[in-house]
Amino acid sequence: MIDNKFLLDDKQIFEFIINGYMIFNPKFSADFNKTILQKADALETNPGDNILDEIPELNNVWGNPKVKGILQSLLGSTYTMNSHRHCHMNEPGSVSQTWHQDGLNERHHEVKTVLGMYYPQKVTNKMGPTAIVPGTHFRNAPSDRLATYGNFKDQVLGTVEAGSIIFLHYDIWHAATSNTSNKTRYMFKFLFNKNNQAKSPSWHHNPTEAVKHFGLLLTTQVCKSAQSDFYKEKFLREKMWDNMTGGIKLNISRDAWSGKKRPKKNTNMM
Ligand SMILES: O=C(O)CCC(=O)C(=O)O
Ligand SMILES: [Fe+2]
Repeated sequence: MIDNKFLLDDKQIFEFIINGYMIFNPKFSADFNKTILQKADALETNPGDNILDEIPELNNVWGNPKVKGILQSLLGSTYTMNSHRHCHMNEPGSVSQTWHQDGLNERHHEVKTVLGMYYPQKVTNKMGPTAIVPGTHFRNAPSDRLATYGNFKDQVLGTVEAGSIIFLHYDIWHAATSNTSNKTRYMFKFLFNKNNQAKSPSWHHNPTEAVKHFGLLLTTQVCKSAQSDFYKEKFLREKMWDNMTGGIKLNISRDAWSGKKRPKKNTNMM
C-alpha cells in the first residue's frame, strides 16, 4: 500500500485530466541523476527496450514512492510497467521531430496508458526539450497530417530541472524540438498501463475538496479552440473523471459554473 501522502489530490487529478500531462520533480540527489547521465553518455549503441540492463539505476526512478504514488493515482494500484521503453538521445544539431501521438488514436476517454519521461539533466530551451500541446489528448488527431503542422499557439516546452519527470497521457500531441546546444539531451521514456477499471478513486480523494475544484473541469481552457470544441472537451473531461472515480457522484451545482455573466447594460443608452 502506498501512503496517502504520496498520492495526488483531487485538484491535481483535475489538472491532469485538463492538461493531459504533469511535470514533477522527485528531487533525486544530484549524484543519482549524474550517474544515470554518465552511463547514458557512455552507451555505444542505443539498447532500446534493454536499457534497464545497461542502466539499472533507472529502476529506482520508477520505484520511488512519490513516483509510484503518481502512477497509482492515475492508473490504479494494479498498474504495470510496459516492456517497451526507450532512451531518447536528442543530439546537438538535431531538427525538431514532427508532432505526433505515441498512442494509437483509439477512441476512448480514459487514462489507459501513461508515459513517464525522465530527464537526468537540466533541459534548457536550446537543448531540444519535449514540446507538448496541452489538452490534445482529447482531440481527434488527424494523425496522417499531424506531421505537417508547425507551431501551436498554446504549446508548452518541457524545460525542466535535472531529475524531473513529465507524465503524459498516451494520446497527447508532442514532439522533440531541435537541439541547438552542444550537449546531448537524454530522456528515458517508460510506459505504464492500467490493468483494471476503477471502482473508486485511486488517489487521495476528498469529496469536499473535489466539489471545491470541480469547476476547473468546466472553466479551464488550455488549448485555443472553437467554442463548440470547448463544449466537447468539457464533456470528455467529465467522462474521464467518471471513469477514474468509478462513477461516484459529487454533490455539485453545475449552475455555479454555467457560463459568463452578461455584460452590464448601459442604462443611459437610448
Ligand atoms: O525526445 C523527445 O523529447 C520526444 C521523443 C518522442 O516523443 C518520440 O520519439 O516518440
Ligand atoms: Fe513520442
